[in-house]
Amino acid sequence: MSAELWNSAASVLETNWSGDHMVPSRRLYPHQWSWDTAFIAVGLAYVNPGRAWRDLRSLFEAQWPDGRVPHIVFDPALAEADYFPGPAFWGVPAYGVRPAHGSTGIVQPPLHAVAAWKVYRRAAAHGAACVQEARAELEWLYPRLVAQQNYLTTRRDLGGAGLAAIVHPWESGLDNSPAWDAALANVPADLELLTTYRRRDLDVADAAHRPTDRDYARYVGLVLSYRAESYSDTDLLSRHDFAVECPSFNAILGAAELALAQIAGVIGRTAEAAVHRERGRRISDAIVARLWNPRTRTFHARDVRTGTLSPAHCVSGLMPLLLPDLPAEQVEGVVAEAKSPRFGFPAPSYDRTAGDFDTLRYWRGPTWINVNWLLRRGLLVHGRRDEAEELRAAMVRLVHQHGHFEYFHPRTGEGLGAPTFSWTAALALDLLADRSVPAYARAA
Ligand code: 2M8
Repeated sequence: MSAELWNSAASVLETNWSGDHMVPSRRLYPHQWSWDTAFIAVGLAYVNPGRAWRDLRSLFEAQWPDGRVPHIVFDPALAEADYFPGPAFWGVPAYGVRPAHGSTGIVQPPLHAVAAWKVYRRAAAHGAACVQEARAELEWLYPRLVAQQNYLTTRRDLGGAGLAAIVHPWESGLDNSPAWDAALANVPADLELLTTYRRRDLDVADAAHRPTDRDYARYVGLVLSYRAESYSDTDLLSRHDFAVECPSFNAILGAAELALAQIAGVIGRTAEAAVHRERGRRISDAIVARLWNPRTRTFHARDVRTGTLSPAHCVSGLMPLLLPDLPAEQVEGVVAEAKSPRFGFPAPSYDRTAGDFDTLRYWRGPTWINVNWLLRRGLLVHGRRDEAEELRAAMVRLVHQHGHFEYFHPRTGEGLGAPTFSWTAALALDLLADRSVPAYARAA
């Protein structure tokens, strides 16, 4: 089973390579996406580490002067009509050294340091030249990764408590999650916007899977609001309708600091390693202080504008498990939530027991491999090896039986969305190959 799965995964990554970057899927997502690049690098580390580094470089070559890494980097070879919202809609200058083709003005979870560290760790298996290349790539990436963290922990600390706020649901990577419903209720849904700006996702995907028009109109309106001041974060809370602290985004932000501590050690910046570890600890503490609900015993998204926690139980609430400094009470609570009838292995994107659990719609029920891969990593960080193995086996079975789909039906396992999806294939390679535990894991 594993040779067959391995070969099919490697061939998806071959198909989706576009010269200097990987696309998530040729049809639905024909450009380069930020956190997809991180997941993809984890898999490329096994079959083509040179491309893993090239892909990360391509993304960071489009980094903005303020440190933000855009959520999409547009391919200049494609037309505006190939994807909505495309480069003309975002109106962003082409920063950096890549040929002028622009990017979006929002971000995605900063998983790249974790990915770069994993690619580096794998390099030894490919020989000395590969290790040398990996070290040089880490040296190139390190200041850029630090600039990304600095942007998120300063300019985006809209709540003033040490966490980054997302200002658009797309920034979470969990676009249509019920975690945003309460905060989005305060965002006007101007359906007229969809006559000016036509959705293209419905031409290439099933409407029953995609966000509703009301939500999509809000997504478009939020971009227009952010774009109006050239994506400035100054006084953003006073003029923008959406600002949320997401447990998953911030858990990844914290995990990135721990990966940066490892990277700093390898490239001879040992004094900085301790600073990153301390920053990781502070983010972990802030997540507990701001996003934990002692009554539900899990983490929830916080609306920065109203100070309230979302009532929804979403897979994002399980992600703080990635942080080794998480206290035992929270670890126990989250593991219990993950194993409860609300989720189970592999975990769906939303509470199975909720009245509005939707088996098809984007991030409102279906199972995604990337968040389950993060959950497994979190279980390993906390020495929960048996549960981690159970989850790993369940993910491998799912992908082997149904294919490298973008997401899966949470009851039947049927593959949904794009059929040859890069991060599913990349993470399948890692699930087959890597049984090690993260370097900063707690002892079992
Ligand atoms: C989905 O997001 C895009 C917008 O960025 C969309 O819905 O059109 C999400 O699943 C996101 O996490 C992912 O990075 C992107 C590309 O795979 O698709």
